[in-house]
Amino acid sequence: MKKVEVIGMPMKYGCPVEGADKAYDYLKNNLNKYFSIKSVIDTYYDNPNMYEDNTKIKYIAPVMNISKKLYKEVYNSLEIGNIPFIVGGDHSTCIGSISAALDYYKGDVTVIYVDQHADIHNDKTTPSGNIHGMPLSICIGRCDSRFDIGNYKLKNSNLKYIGLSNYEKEEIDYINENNIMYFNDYEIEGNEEKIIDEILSSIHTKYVHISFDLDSICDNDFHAVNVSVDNLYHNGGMKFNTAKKILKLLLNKFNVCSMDMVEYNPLLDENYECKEKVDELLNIIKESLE
Ligand SMILES: [Mn+2]
Repeated sequence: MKKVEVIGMPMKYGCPVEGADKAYDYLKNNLNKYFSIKSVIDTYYDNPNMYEDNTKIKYIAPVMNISKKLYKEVYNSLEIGNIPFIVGGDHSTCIGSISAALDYYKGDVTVIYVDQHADIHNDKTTPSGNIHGMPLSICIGRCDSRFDIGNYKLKNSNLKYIGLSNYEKEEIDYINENNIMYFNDYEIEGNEEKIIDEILSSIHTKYVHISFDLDSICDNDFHAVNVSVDNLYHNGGMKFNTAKKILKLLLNKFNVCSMDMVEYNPLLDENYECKEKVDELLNIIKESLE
């Protein structure tokens, strides 16, 4: 039986909101309860330059250099025969983990991306310049050479979204033009099994990486995330119970080789309500994968 091992990724350079880099520390005791800890990536960066080369994209060098450190750790964990579970950090975390899984398994990996956001802007279309809105494009290889990492790229046909609700036109156009499979947040409740089976029958790869953004859960049930989709206007996201069902099904029905959990912001978790919910999710991961 494979063993899940945690890699902490206190990453903050992909998103301007303070806090997600502290998630690993806040969750350390919970993580220790269920899993062994492999390592924590050193994300310290001496005096980083927000904008280099007149670019509008923020912190390219820190994000890419730290991602390469994570890449090595994830690759090593796969070599040993374990299941790396990466605890972010903002969602730029998955740049290193997905590219390591793709290289280790020579491209034979589907990414299931559970998120309200599409995170598929490229270096030309990003409105904010925050790299946590671009990681999938970096893994697909549709950004310029400053974002190069790994050899094997993610194929559009090997990307599946669960829980989408919030994206810009350039993103949904790319998704539609490339026939990327996605399920909106509002279609999931009550259809969990059907959706998972549909994804399962569409998969052509042997391995699956799950990238789980906690903002895929609605604000009412999980508010402590970097960028919540405003539920006053949108009422977006899955209920916590729906998200748990989805996670359980993914972990039980797919050949999961690696996984991230990202965007938890403990500074917004005043009563530790969300921390308790993360603990429930960790328990599901433990029970399903080991
Ligand atoms: Mn995300």
